[in-house]
Amino acid sequence: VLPVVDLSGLRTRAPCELAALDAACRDYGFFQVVNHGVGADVGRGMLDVARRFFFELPLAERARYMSGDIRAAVRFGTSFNQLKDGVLSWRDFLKLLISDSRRLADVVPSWPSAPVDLREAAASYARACQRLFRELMEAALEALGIVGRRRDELLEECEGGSQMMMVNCFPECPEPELTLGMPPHSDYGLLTILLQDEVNGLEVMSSQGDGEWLVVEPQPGALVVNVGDHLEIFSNGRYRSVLHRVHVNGRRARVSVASLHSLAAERVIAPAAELVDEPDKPRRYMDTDMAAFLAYLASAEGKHKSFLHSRRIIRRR
Ligand code: AKG
Repeated sequence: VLPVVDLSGLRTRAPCELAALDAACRDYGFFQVVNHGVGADVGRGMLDVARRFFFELPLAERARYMSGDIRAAVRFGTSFNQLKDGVLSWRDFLKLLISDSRRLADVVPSWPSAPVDLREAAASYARACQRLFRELMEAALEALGIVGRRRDELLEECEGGSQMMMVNCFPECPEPELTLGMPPHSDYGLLTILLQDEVNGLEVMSSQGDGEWLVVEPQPGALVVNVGDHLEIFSNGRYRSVLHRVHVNGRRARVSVASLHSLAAERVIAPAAELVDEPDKPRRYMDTDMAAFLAYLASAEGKHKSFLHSRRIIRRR
């Protein structure tokens, strides 16, 4: 279902590949990326430690990382927010936050020490995602017409930006029709890179506006990438941050790793000046920052996509 973008074509700036990336971000908000440069062993290593973390460690060991603080650098939990959610999702997660991606090595020692190879495998995967994010952003900025010094400055900011790796485990569920692994949501960052095992579960809201959910079948070797709220805002609505959700099943557990990338947390995100031209191309979003997003998270459980909606500028005639 999802368009496929070939990173090797993007690297050489093949016009058709740049056009494919632009169309995928505009029309779907989601795509699969192949020849992405994330080694198969690095992806496998990440999924393998994740599985052992969730299924082989005693709960007491995992519970050491439980925290109600959504800003915590390391957090193990159940559902979106085990202290506040009214509806519990069928999901356990390990959240690894890297607030300055240049300083990955500084945070790794705070990550779980068991399984013994978790830190090394997760750090290798985090680094590979940083490289891929940078390459995809460079191409996306070019597709948006942001070039030269402005592009270089933004890429520099991406390199010192924030990365949040959400390691998800969706155990098999005795009554899958009664719940979801994750309710419909959009992601807050610029781009999310998703690594998943061979069990399907991801569903993406169709762009036809018919309320249909499209099942994303995992493709061996491909990663799924989606546009986040920050890129929708930055692109002044040219690119779309799309609702997605995860369904669970009664037969097999599923493991996935969503790596959310954005600029530094304190950075204000606004529509790019290049993409606003009043009155023909009016500014469509208010500025936003991480504090506004966290305030929203703390206040508005259960309201889907309201954060992005809350940043839209509604013009009345
Ligand atoms: C997330 O972690 O935000 C996701 O949407 C995960 C999606 C998936 O597991 O397919």
